Amino acid sequence: MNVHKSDSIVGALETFRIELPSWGFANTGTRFGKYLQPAAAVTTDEKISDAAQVQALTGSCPSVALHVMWDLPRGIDDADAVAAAMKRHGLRPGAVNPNLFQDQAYKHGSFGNPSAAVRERALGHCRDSVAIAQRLQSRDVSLWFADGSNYPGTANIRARKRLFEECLAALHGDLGPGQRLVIEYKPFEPAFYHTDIADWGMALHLARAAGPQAKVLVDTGHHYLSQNIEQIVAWLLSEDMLGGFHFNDRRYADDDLTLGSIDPYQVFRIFHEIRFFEWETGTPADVAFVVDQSHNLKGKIESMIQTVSQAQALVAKAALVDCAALAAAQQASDLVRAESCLQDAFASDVRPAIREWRSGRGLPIDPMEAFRASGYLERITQERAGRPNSDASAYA
Ligand code: RM4
Ligand code: MN
Ligand code: MN
Repeated sequence: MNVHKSDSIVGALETFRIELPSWGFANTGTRFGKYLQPAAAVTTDEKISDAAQVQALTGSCPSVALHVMWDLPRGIDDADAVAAAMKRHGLRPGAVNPNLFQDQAYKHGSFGNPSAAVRERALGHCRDSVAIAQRLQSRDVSLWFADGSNYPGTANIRARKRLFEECLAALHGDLGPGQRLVIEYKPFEPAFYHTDIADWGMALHLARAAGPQAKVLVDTGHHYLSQNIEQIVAWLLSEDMLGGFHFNDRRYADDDLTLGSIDPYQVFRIFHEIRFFEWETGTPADVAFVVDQSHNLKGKIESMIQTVSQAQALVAKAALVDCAALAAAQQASDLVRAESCLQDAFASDVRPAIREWRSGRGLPIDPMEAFRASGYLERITQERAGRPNSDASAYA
């Protein structure tokens, strides 16, 4: 690989950041159950400590996304302890996720619930989350709603849309300068007839209705099969409405598998669209990359190391696309040349350049081997074994 190409890779890796989810280190699983791992984190401090291992070995994930109900069960009263734990482990608090799906009150929805009292409760929890984010000096409050219905005719779809507009606008009013709401969509599950924010168009509409500090969050697992996700990314970028991502891979639905494990070319195409936008506009895209995965069978920390390493490799490959050549080929409608710009970059072996970057940064050349040699897993397995396993972070 020539110097110019490895410079592009180093440049891309130097700026690439991907946030880890606290819940990815706990015993999460499928809706049918979870296979408990003795090393899985239970306390917030353990989750942060595990995330710190991944950061120490990969160098690309200095922040951790938090779920209020699971990580800050006493709400804002837990914020100082979380901030201190982050500091102790050399990390920063990331996106704050309110929980609008585990309280019995939300059986018929949160912001979309016909009951004003339930909507008030949901709004109150989100307002607390905005305050927590302020206290933690974290920018994003990340909203995912399980709201929807299971049977035709049972919900007033238009009325619920209006309720979402109202609640989101009210919540937006609480944001401090620099804070953001990021709004996630999902076509189905847990609701199976209609989901109130089913796709990116609905999320875009609601973000606009909420106010200027609201953007759309794209969870890669939240689309119908064969949906062109990079087109959604390109459109949101061009509208300045792409807030961030939840990365995971899937084969069928919202499988929450390791990034790039099924379709690495999909992730590459997303990274490419972002970089092509940056090249064309000369402005860095202000997009939050966050992992949202649930590893039921693989080791929690190892699968996060895999995820971050895979993300680094795909960012590196995307950095090899010759944007000028691509733009010229597109302009000339030279289809084959344009297509090869992507294919050549994707086919490049970026491993030597990544290894060089790692050793230059004082990172282990092989993060997975370094983790296995570190003894961390054995130590936590011993320390954490034999104590009651909390259900606190269980979800579908
Ligand atoms: C959803 C969505 C959210 C996550 C919940 C637990 O499918 O991806 O981001 O917080 O699961
Ligand atoms: Mn998600
Ligand atoms: Mn999901």
